[in-house]
Amino acid sequence: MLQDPYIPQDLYIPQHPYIIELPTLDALAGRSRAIGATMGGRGFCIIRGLPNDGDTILALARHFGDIQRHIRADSRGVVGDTPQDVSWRNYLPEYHGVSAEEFAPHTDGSFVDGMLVEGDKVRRITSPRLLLLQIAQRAEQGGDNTVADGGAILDYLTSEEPEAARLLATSGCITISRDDQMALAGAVFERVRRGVLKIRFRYDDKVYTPSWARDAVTRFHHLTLDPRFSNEISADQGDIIVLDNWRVLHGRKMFKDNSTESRRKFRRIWISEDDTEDLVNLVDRPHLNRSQEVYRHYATIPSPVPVGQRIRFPCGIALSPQRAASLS
Ligand SMILES: O=C(O)CCC(=O)C(=O)O
Ligand SMILES: [Fe+2]
Repeated sequence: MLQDPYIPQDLYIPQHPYIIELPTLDALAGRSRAIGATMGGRGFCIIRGLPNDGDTILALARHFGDIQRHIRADSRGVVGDTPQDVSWRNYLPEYHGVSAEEFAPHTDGSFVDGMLVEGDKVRRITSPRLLLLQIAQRAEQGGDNTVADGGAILDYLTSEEPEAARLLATSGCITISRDDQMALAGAVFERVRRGVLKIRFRYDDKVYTPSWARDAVTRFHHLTLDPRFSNEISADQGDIIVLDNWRVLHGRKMFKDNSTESRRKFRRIWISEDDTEDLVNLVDRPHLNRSQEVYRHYATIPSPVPVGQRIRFPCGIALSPQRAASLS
């Protein structure tokens, strides 16, 4: 029998496990190759067995790269414990993650696209490269996470629905506006650098699209829910899900809790994109202004872990010449 070429084998083959046991952070050195291989192969993994607290997930995150702040984060960049800023609480409907509703597969920070002058550095601030998501407390009912492989979806589209693939890779097909952030006229499949694509996507009332792209964007959403490309992952309490946010979309089922003490709780840390090109001011007078203020919440906090000791693997969707030809 012919095999369906659109089953992303890596998501399903059980002998290619995605759970990595790690009893202590000291054991990380011995497991970092396995973590890198799993991340490169499948685009996500679960790290199981570490203490369930903010300090531990932060120490682990620093081995993946520089931390990217978030408006709901504490001063260290950890979301889920005590936030540094509370202004966002006045705009709660903009923050779907803190609700108990289903969250359709998305990439994190899809709404971030700006710049920030920091001293003599002028950096692009955009969606994170990786995220670590810890299920600090499971819900009484529901709240399971899902993942969808955007690379497998792209392969399916280029082969079976090439016009949709082309539209989704066209600048302008998607605009995302959330609270004080806006990513204007981006693409679902965006070129990060030569040969690598990243995904920017969510599907809810924060998304706008020109009429020429509406069907393609809706189609992409349906494919992120299609069992050929997506999978439910059962994370235990304390598990840390690490995701390649350029390639793999994640979602969450709705959940119910009977009391506030037992409320589902997650911690999350973003790892910033590390090879955005720095900008220069055209007349050598870089300066901070109010348009950049809102990006302070999403600025980078450098990791103390030396670059040579970090866990490395290729992120995003490799753009083979074949894929490139069909997208242009
Ligand atoms: O609740 C979760 O497990 C994840 C929530 C989420 O994806 C988000 O807030 O971006
Ligand atoms: Fe998310």
